[in-house]
Amino acid sequence: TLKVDGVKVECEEVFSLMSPFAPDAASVASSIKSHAEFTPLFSPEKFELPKAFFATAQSVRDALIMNWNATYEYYNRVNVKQAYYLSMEFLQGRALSNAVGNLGLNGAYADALKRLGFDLESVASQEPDPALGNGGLGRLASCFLDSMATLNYPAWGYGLRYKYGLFKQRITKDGQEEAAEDWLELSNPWEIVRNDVSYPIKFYGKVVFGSDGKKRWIGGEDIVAVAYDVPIPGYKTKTTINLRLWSTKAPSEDLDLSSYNSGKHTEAAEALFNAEKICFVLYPGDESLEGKALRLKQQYTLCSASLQDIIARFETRSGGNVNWEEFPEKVAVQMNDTHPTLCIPELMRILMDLKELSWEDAWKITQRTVAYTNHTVLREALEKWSLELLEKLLPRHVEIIEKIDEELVRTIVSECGTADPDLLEEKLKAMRILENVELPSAFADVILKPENKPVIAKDAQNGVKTEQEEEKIAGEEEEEEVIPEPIKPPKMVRMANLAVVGGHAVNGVAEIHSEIVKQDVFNDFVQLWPEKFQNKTNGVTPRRWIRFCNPYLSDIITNWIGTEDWVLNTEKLAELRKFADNEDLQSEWRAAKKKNKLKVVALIKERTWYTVSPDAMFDIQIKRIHEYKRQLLNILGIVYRYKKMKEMSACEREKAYVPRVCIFGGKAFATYVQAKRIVKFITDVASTINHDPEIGDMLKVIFVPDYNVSVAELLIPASELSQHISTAGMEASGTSNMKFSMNGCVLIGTLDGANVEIREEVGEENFFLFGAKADEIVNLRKERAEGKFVPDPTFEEVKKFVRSGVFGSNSYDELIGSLEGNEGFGRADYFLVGKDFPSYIECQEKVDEAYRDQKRWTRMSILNTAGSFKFSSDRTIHEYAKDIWNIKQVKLP
Ligand code: B1N
Repeated sequence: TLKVDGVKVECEEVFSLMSPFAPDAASVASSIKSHAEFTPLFSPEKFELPKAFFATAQSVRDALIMNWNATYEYYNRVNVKQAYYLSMEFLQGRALSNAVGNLGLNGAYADALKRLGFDLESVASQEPDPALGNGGLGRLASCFLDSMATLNYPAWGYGLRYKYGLFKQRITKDGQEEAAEDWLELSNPWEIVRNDVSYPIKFYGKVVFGSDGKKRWIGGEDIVAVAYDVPIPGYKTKTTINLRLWSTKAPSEDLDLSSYNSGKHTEAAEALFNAEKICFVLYPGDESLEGKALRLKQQYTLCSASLQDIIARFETRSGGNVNWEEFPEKVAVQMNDTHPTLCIPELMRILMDLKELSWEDAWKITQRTVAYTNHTVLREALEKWSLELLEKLLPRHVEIIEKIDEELVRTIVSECGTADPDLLEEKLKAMRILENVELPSAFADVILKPENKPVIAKDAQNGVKTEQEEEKIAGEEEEEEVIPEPIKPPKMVRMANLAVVGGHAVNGVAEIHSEIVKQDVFNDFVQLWPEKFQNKTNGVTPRRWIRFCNPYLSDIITNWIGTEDWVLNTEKLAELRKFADNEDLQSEWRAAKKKNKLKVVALIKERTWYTVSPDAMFDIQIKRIHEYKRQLLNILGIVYRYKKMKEMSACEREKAYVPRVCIFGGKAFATYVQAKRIVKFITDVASTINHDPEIGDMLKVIFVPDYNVSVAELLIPASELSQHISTAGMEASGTSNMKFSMNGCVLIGTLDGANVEIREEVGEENFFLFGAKADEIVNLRKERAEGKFVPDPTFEEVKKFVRSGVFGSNSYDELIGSLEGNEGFGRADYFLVGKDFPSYIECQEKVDEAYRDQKRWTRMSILNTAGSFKFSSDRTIHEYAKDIWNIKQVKLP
């Protein structure tokens, strides 16, 4: 007799619980039953679906924990170099089917549940979808974990355990409404709280000199970060890695017991609440910046707790014989965008203040350890923090950042020289970490400060001013009389610059994006350190994004290729090319698509009450709602199509167009007004078109509410055309484009992000390309600003149609106005919807023509799957491991 979960059970039962590899249905069923009985989360008398889900998840978790332990123990024993992926977001999606699939236990679990009166799919659909991320950046982090585990790389993820995930989206007659996403309501069966793994985190306070003359950061607010471990199983391997999520709480002594006892409950518990609220909600910003102290506390918590943990592990594994120089040989830290950049000053602080290393040694170690991935070139999305706020919250870190900035200035001055003060000033302005901050005093002599520069222009240095210059000076003098004090621009810390300076590698996430990073965003740094800059084109896990979400297609692929190896070696997908015209494959291929479409027909019915035809083309755009992603271009294209259809007879309509179901999904940041207007507009258009009896199945518009990973897993396999239509140069990579292509969906898109590479791989005849190119954008915007842009009549026509009130009383002034004029509602069609509209419409006509020929279309579809092999995150992870992390695959014995 042994104890399991604190309960005595017979050995035979323990064995069945503990040997989940190749267990039969009977032992799985008994493990599920035992969890249902012994895990008292639900009332004992009933055994219904929610309880079945929890018991099943816990039985799978047993297997995961066993493998997790074995993996941890082995890495410890061989003291391998480990990579740590630090991310403020992990968009994990549901775990049950994925874990069962990766363990190869689908059959056993399906049979076991059948014996207990359930089916695996319904049980799995009970799981809440943990949305600890906003979109692509978070989902990428989760795909990376799957690949790291699958490929046996010693690597972990570190993140935060937000109590509430990304908000739930409801669609009402007023557009989007947000509600809290309480994903932990029924508790999370996958996580293991590690009360034995916790670290102190400090905020505020001050810096003092200790008796040894060294800097000490003291006082302030102390909280505790506690680890929650989520086991991440690899596919067909025992390797099970860890996603360690931090939650925050106050140290227990912070409960003011005497206040509490005297009845001041709220005051007494204030410290507890302050600590816990740090991990309450996921920051809902995607590519926008909101200077919230809480967000900064979140970022620092992630960095500090993770580094303390990594360092503790390094020390333990060094066995009392710590050689800090070896740290970068045992540890690689990848910063997922700039959000974890505080890792740089935090590692410096720990090494110098606590481990007593010199600045020089600490700096070398830090630089060799960390690396930075950039995910956006939108200037407004490059993170900056107010120096004042940072100084208050993290005074010691600001000292370190100032010193890093000073060293950087020294490097820039020595590289650039002082002969050309304008050039030097320009370089300093672009590259310094501190913005709007005076130069360190050491440089006062060598560098002319702006206020010391002569007022007169260079070409007028003979002392004679031009007429315009006289006027300008006079104007300035006059103005000075009315404007008393110029407002000083706020002092800021540029996190991207800090990340570039403090790390040994900087990478973009698609070829075109990495080029823009090099040529534009960080060009000055490239000239200084060209060897730092790399490209790592994103990828997605073929396990979740084809094998498990699209079993129909997966079976067909396996049958035709003759092996299931393609799930691990996606290059094998290319073998489908030779069957692209085979009629048997083609008809099987179409049948699989149809089955997936039927599932979506049911989903649409359930969520929107609209009935759509599975015989129409499914045309999908799912992603965060953002102006640069141009959902507005898509919906205006639909409006144009609708207008044309209305002008035709039924017969003409059917000749000119193929029936389509146009599906949208995505969330708009709660305070992003324009994005919310777009949602509202799409739903208004949908309700007009969908109720138009003349149009019927020829055109339907659906907005699927509350888009998340699970919805994507249903929509992507059912999609035939998918839209990736951002203004060229603005989407860093995109990753759903890869998922669609893998699932045999043809893309319509611009030459942006990973679209460029997808088109190269699948062949240009299998990709619908339109729109301006990235290198034309600057000029096109200039042309607009100068009033030289002449909009195409089709664009004028569609705007007029919208304004005529067809879609309700609203005339959408702000929305349509943003596409007009040179000033308009602020941005004068900054995203060039008007410019690309005619080529988009023309391209969509070509789509109809291609779809009419189902043989041609199916061939295009097969060639998309066949050509998608490069976009497995396995390929991406191999590249990171080799080029940035320098880690090796370690297979468990
Ligand atoms: O990262 C994805 C890319 O595929 C997308 O093109 C890119 O837009 C996305 C601030 C972001 N870039 N920046 C963010 C997310 C949250 C936040 O608070 C910025 N997300 C992306 C993966 O490379």
